[in-house]
This record gives sequence, structure tokens and C-alpha cells, in this order.
Amino acid sequence: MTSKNFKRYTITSALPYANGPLHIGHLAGCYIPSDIYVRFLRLLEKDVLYVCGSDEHGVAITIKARKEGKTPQEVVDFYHGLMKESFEKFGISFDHYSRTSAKIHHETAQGFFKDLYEKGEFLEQRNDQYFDEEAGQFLADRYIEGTCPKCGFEHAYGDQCEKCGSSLSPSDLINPRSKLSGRTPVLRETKHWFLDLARYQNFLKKWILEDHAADWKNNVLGQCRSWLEAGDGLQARSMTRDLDWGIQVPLQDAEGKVLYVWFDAPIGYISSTKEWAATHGKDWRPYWQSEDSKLVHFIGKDNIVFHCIIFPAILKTHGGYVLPDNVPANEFLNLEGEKISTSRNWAVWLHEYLEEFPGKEDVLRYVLTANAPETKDNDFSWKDFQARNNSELVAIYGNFLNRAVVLTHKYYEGKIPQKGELTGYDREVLETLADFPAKIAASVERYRFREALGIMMDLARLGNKYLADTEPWKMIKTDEVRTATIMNIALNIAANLAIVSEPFLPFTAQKLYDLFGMKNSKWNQAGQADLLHAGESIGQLGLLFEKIEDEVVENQVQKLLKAKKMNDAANLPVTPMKEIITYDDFAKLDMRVVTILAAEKMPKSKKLLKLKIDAGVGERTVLSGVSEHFEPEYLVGKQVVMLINLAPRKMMGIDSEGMILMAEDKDGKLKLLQPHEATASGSIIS
Ligand code: B3M
Ligand code: ZN
Repeated sequence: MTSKNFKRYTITSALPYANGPLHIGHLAGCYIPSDIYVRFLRLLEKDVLYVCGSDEHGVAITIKARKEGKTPQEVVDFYHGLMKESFEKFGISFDHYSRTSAKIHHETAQGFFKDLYEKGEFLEQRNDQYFDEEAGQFLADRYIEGTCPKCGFEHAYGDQCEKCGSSLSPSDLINPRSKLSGRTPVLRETKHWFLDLARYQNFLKKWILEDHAADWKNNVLGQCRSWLEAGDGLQARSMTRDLDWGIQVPLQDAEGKVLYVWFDAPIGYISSTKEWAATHGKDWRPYWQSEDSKLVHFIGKDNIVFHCIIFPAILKTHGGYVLPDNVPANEFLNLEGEKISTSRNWAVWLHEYLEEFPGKEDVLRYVLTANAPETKDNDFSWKDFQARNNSELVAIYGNFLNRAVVLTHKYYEGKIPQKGELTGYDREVLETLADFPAKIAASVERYRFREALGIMMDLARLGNKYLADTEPWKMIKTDEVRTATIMNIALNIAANLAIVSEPFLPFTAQKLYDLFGMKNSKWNQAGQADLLHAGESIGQLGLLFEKIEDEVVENQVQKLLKAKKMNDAANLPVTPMKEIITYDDFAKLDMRVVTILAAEKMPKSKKLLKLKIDAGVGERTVLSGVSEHFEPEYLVGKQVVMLINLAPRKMMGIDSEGMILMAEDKDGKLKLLQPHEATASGSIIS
């Protein structure tokens, strides 16, 4: 079916795991693209349903809960709220945002499982799975990591490799390690229900590699081809897990078993639709069960196998559901040349951006669209963010609007002037204007949002050029009628820009709608030369976009580097413990609280300070390698811990009588060990 024949559109974007805040990679990967597409369809007055929700099951959640000392429910409750708010503030215009811990989702997912079970679609298999004896639990998905057999990535998960996108089973991993105890896991028998994907191999091969070869993106077709044409074909995949968090497997002999998160999560799109329908008095079925509905899944590349292979197989087997018409997956967005990493805090978090750049949501939407990783991984840099804001949004888009509005208030008291006789150049510009909506639409309909954004900006360039070429600020001195015509045309170009901007820059579009008094604009109005009529008043605009200064982006880069340093330090391996000693060994050590009386640098040494110590049992001289960590004057008067019965050592001709004990942080920084209150020198440490 071509786009023209669909009666309704069901648009989904990947359900984000509720185990952390959203970052720019999420927006660039699937939420901005899906929102652009949905806003465009709404402007076309299509029947569109845009659903999403929080993905609240799976090991990603339970690992986070364990790390934060919370229950999984507490974790998902917190991040569900934070994510929902971030989406709203960035104008991601879901019709419904649900969550997979909702009852309606449990029922829907269990219904699907039971249906497939009763159709005999599952292989019930007992097999050995990795078990962590120390943690006392089976290791599924992200509970286990190892080296990916396909690309060698050393931190591949038990169910997929985030680096190359391969779908894996824990037994595929080389050198598997438990994420709970760090130990090598043992194999222990357990029973699970496997979806025998081989049964759908031929159907999927035809449906994807033939029926959709022309309209699916090459990066998606490439991944699907690698699975469908792999020598051993599609492997059976377990759809259940030994976990205590998730949706209970709806079978008698399934105690302690839950649905695999990737079995239940995509069904979350359907339960979100049901929840929307129930709260809006609508029927959900047409959006999923009518052949004249266009289903499009917006995702990141690491989710392709689940949306193109597994979920369609489940829908097909269940029967009565439409299959996705397209799955326009984006690749990954990197940050300052490195992979975005939640665990290493290498990210631009949406909730922090909203606080630090209030009113600049559209700037980030613009930059993440202009730089979207549509066909290959791409990079976000704060320098580029600044450059695009200053040289594109401020200098082109904002400049055009500002001149058109300022001149209208200056010459016409804010009223749209009368258009008179058109010149050949006017006609040429208006003909160019008329072509813009179709050009942008053609790119959006092919999910080429970067390209569509560039065309939208060309309309702003057209407006700028028209003013620069006709120079109304000069013309006003000699020909008022001509000037009025010029300004009428410029303002109508601006009104057109408002409509075609809405999918990309919704907040800016709204400001322009308010400025021009435009209500309920529709796509089919764009391209017209008379959206605004002579005599109508326009409002004041102020600056649509403000210049971003160097120090603002430099601060962001420094913030990133600092966060990374802290995280890297926190994640440095702790020095392993030395060999065990006896109490007698310890008893030989005579450690005291001492007071540093004087401190001076040792000439010709970068590291040593010469310290004069009141050890309580008399004064001592100690040479200590702390010169690169402390200034001598800082140490004078400090009370620290000293090993006083260490045999004296001659260094640089001086006897060093003992050792000051210090803590060396993981990043090599030295910290003093001080009593929490004044203590007599010579006090024994035991
Ligand atoms: N929760 C997102 C991820 O893989 C995953 C998407 C589910 S979409 C049904 O990061
Ligand atoms: Zn890999």
C-alpha cells in the first residue's frame, strides 16, 4: 500500500528502560524522528496514534535497583516520572505514554504468551544456563557479560551485543562473567519456553528482504539480512527468564519464571494503545488489526532484531495483527567523539539541559535533527551545537523573522501592508515558495528528516535573500507601494515557514502562530502567498534565538570531562588485598598520632618534603614523598598517623626516622589520615 491509501497511522517509539534519565542519544535515536513524523501527519489531518511508555522489566532494571539499594518498583517509579516529564518538555507529543508495569500490559502480554503456547509455538526445553553460585541466581541478559563472538566487544550482554547489534545467547559469550559477583558462572539446568524462530525464517525472509527491500533503510535491511542469511539460520530464543521481577509466565509449572523483557516490551505498544482507547472512549483494534493502518516503529539500531524479526513473528503467529510497514531505525549518536555511556556519565542528560538551557528545547531539537545518525553513527559536539545555533538559527531563521517583524512595526504600525503589482522576481519567489511543502513532505515520508530540515531552512534562506535583494529599508524612501508589496510577501513567506517548521521546531512554530494569529494551521495551507491578509495586525516577536557564547559551551565540555574523570576514578580497579598476616605481625607495628611541627621542600627533589615531627616520644625527622600533593605550609600543625618504629632510612644524606601514613585514592591523589578531634601526640593507634 502506498502512504496515500492508509486510513490511520499507528506510530510507536521504543519504550525507554526506566533505569536512568534520558539523554540526547535517546532523542536523536528515535524520539525526535518519530515526533517529526507524527506532527507532519497531524498537519496532513491524518488519523494518527503515537504511543510509547516506560519499559519497566528486565535485568536493566534489577541491576539498577541492586546498585541503588532500592526495589525495582521504586526505580521504575522514579525514572518513569522523570522520563515522562523530559519528553513533555521537549515537545515529544505522544498521544499516550504508558508503562509496562501497568496491569493492562501484564494481561495483554500474558494473553499473547498463552495464545502462542496453546498454538504449540513454543519449544519447552530444559537446558543448562549460567548460574552465579555466590549470588544464588541464574544469569540472564545483562546479568552476564562476556566477549561477543561476532565482533570481539568485551562487554556484550547475554542477549545482545550493543556494539555490533548481534543477538546472542549467554552460551555464545566468550569468557562469561557474572555482573553480580564478577565470578565465572557455572552451568545449572533450568526449563524455559523457546520461540522457534526457524519456523518463520521463510516468511520473514520474503516479507523483509523482498517485500520491503525497496522501502526499508539499508542499515535495517543489512542487519536483518545478516540474521536471515546466516549459515545456521534463525535460532530458537528463550522467551522466559528465571527472575523475580517481570511478568509472571501464565503457566502452571512456571514458578519463578517471568516473560523475557523483549517478549513483553513490544507488546507494550499494544497495551499502551488499549489504555489510550479506554481513557478516550475509542476502539483500539483498528490501529493494530486493520490492514488499512500503517504501523511504523521508530527505534535505535540495537533494537532492530526485536522489532523486525521477533515481534513480527509473534504478531504473525498470533494472527489478526498488522505488521510494521516500516522500521526506520537510526544508528547511534556519539558525544564529543565518544560513545554515550550512562554508566560512565558520559551524556548530555535531558533534565539537566532543560535546567541549563531554558527555552532552548528547539535548539537541541534542531541540532539533533541536523546531525541525526540516520544512516551511520554520528557525533554531537558542543562546538557544533553553538555553531548551528549561531550561524543557522540566529543568523538565518531568526534574522529573517526579526527583520520582517521589525520593519512591519517600523513602517506599518504592525499591520500587514497591502500587496500591489508583482514584479517578475516576486512571481519567481512565490513560485519557489509554492514548491516547498511538497519537497519537505517527500523527505519526511521517506524518513529523511535531516534532508527535510535542510529544505525547511532553505525557506528561511529564501526569505532572507528576498529582503536582501529588494531592500525595503531603502525602497521605503522612494516607493511606498512597492515596499508594501515586498513586506507583504516577506511576511507571507514567514507565515509559511511557521507551518513547515512545526514538525521540527514546535515551540518556535507556536511563537510564530501566536505572532501572526494563525490557528489550526494545516499542511495544505503551506505554499500559499496569502496566508496573511492586508490590515491584519501582528504581535511583537523579540529574539527567536539568542547567540550562544563560547564560555557557555566550554562550561559544558568541562562539566563532561569532570564527570568522566570522577566516574573513571570511581570505576578504577581497587588494588587487590595483600597476603594475610598474623596478629603477631600486626603487633610489631607501633603507629601513633603525631603532630607536624615544620615542613620544607628538599632541594633537588621534586617529591620529598622534610618534616619535623612531634611523635610524643620525642621529635623525629621524616622525609615524605608528598611534595606534589601538599604545600609545606599546609602540613604545619596537622595531626597525622605515623609508623614510628620503622628502621631509619638515609635519603639524600638525611636519616628519615619513620613513615607518615596516607590514603592513596584510585586516581593517585594522596589524602591525610587525621583524628577527628585534637589528640595528644604519641597517642597509640591500635
Ligand atoms: N527498552 C530500549 C533499549 O534497548 C528498550 C526498547 C524496548 S521497545 C519495545 O535501550
Ligand atoms: Zn558484537
